Amino acid sequence: MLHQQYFVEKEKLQRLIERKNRKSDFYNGIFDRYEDPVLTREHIPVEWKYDLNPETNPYFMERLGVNAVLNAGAIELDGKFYLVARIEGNDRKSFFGVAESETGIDGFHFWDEPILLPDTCPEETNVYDMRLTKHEDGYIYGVFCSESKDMSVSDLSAAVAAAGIVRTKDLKTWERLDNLKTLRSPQQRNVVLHPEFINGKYAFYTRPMDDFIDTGSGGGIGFGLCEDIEHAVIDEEILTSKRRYHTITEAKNGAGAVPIKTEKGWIHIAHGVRNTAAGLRYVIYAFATDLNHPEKVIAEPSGLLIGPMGEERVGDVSNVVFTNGAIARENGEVYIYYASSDTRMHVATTTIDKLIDYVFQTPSDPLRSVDCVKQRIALIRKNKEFLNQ
Ligand code: M1P
Repeated sequence: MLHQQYFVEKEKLQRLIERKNRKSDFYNGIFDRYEDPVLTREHIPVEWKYDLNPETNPYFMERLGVNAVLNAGAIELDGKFYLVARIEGNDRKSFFGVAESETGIDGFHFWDEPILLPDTCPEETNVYDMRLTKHEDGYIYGVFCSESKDMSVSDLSAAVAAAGIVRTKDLKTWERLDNLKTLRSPQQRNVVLHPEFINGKYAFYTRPMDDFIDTGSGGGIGFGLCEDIEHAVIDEEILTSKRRYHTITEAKNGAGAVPIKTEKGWIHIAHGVRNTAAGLRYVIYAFATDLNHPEKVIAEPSGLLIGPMGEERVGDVSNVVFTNGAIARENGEVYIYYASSDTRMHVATTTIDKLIDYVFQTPSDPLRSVDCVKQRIALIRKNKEFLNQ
């Protein structure tokens, strides 16, 4: 007989999935926030954690607990919203699971089983943060971080990050391709495949780094082309959005969602990192690149687009918001999925028109306090004039 707690847990999960999500009263005119996260560890199916047989689990204990659900890739297929979330077990290993929703803001529920990727990299210890690209070649590509122990040094924590690549047509059957090789960068994380061919080649946004944590000499988000997606090699990376002193990207930045094509340019929603006395602070920012040269930045508003607020500020890695998935619908709606503090997933909604206005009309960062004050005084005086008309 099933343990009675099984029914309690099932009921709790069902209530959570059926809970309606409402816009919060947060306002900035750019995007809306929502009261509830869209995906949490409480959304994990009961059968993924418990052995239901009372003979082998008499106390109905969690056998394989889940610690966090975060950093999800996002895609719309046939009008439905899908997240390929990073699920971190209590054992610290991450894996991927597909959750679907009719509305994109609530009702997300996981499919029966997590994704079992083809095991083609014996040295790979961990996988996380998949970006989903609907490519014009007809495949959906998943590019994720493939992490292995660094055997060349004695430090137990030393690791190597590479970009793993899989492809699918239905999010059910996944084919693993070779990891991306970047000849000039020893490590890669936050790699995103551009949805269109550029000069007949596959194009990747990269994040060159010398080390697993520090980007070192890596100056920002990179961009490179490759001929063969099955054995992807990039020999040259050029910089797109750069890290800058005393900005939100000073310590690191990285590509996030697959860029959104608009009439004015590709809109990128990325993350920037700065150091503080309380540790690294991760925020989300946006920039635009040229339609024909998606590596060329043509607009970059000053500062952050989404910063961690309220409960979002606390979690396993506090003071973090991070995105690797957004959905831009045909009707102009945009759903930005972001994780807070490496713990749970949220959504922010906006529109293509608002994003264009935000990216192209928000002033850029003048990089010095004195110029920032001048920028603000100019706004105040313009407003005075307008109000006195
Ligand atoms: O802990 C915050 C984020 O740290 C990493 O991002 P980055 O490579 O820019 O430092 C990633 O591991 C990400 O998963 C994590 O959310």
